[in-house]
Amino acid sequence: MKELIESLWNDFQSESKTTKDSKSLDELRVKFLGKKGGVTNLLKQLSKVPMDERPSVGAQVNQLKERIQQILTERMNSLLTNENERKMQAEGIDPTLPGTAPNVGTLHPVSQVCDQIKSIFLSMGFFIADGPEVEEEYYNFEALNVPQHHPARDCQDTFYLENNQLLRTQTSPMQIRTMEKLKPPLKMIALGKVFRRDDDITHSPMFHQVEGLVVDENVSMSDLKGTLLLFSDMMFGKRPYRFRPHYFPFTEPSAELDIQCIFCQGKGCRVCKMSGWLEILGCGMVNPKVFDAVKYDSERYTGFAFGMGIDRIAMLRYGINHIKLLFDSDIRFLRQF
Ligand code: 2NM
Repeated sequence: MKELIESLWNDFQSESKTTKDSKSLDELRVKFLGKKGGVTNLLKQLSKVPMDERPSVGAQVNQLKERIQQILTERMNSLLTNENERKMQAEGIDPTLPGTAPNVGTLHPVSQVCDQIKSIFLSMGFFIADGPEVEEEYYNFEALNVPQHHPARDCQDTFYLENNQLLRTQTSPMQIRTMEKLKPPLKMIALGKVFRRDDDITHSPMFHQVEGLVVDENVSMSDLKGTLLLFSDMMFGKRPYRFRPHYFPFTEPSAELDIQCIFCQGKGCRVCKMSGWLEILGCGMVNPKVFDAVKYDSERYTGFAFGMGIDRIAMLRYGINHIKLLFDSDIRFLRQF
C-alpha cells in the first residue's frame, strides 16, 4: 500500500509538471481524483489492508488526496489567469481602459424647481392640495371674482370646452375647491399645469404655476411680506427686493414682488430688460368676495395669497432664454440638468 501511495504521488508530480493548459489539467484531475481515478482506487483497496494498519494508511491516502487537490487548484488558477490574459491580448481587449458609463436620466428642470418650491413651503408648514386640469367656469373665474366681461374670460385667452368646462388658466380653482372642503385656519399651496391661448418666445400654451393661500384670524400684509421674503431668500438667496402695487380681481390690495436681477446684480441686462429687477410673483390680501363665495366669514377671517409661474422661475434659475426649450424634449438640452 505504502508503495502504491508513493508511486501515485510521483506519477502526479511528474504529470502535473507537463500540463500546459486548463483542459489537460482538468483531465489530470479526473485521472487522479475522479470516480475511477487513482486516489479513489486506493481508497477502495483500504478494505484489503489489515485492521490495525487501516487508520494510518487511510490517513496517508487522505493526505495525498488533499495535497493533490491543493496543487490542482493553485495550478488551475494560474493557468486560467494566463489563458485569460492571452485571450484578451489576442482579441485586443485592454481591461485597464475605463468602461462606458451607463446613461442615467435626470429630472426635468421644471420638475426640479417644483420639488424645491414644494419643500420650501412644506418646511413652513403648508400642505399641498390637488385638483382637476379640466375645470368648471365657476371655479376658474366666478368664485375668484373674475367678472363676466373680464378680458381673461375672452376666448382669445382661454381654452373653452363643452358644457361650461375649460382648461384651467390658473391653479387657484384648487384653492377654491379646498376652501369649500376645509374650514379655516389653513396654509396651502397648489401647483400644476395651466393653459392659456398664448404662444411666443416667453409664453407657452401649457405652463406650470404654483399658488399659495393662508387663511386665519388676524392674517395681515406683514405675514404676506415675511412669508414671501423667506421663500425668496431660500429660492434665490438674500437680495434687494421691492413690492410694487398691482391689481388682481381675487386680492385687494395686490402687489408684485421684484428681486434684484440675478444676472446683472441690478446694473441692467437683457434678461431684466435693463430695469435691474426681476418680477418673481404676484400676491395680495384675499378679496372678501372670494371668502363669500366659499362661505368663509369674511368679517372674522383674513388671508393672503400669491401665485407664480414655475417655468419662468426655472428659466431665471438656469438662464434659459426660450420657453420652447423646456417643452421640446431635446435630449441635448435636457442632458445639461
Ligand atoms: C396670484 C396673485 C395673487 C391667488 C388668490 C387665490 C385665492 F384663491 F385665494 F383667491 N389663489 N391665488 C393669487 C393672488 C394668485 O397669482 C399671480
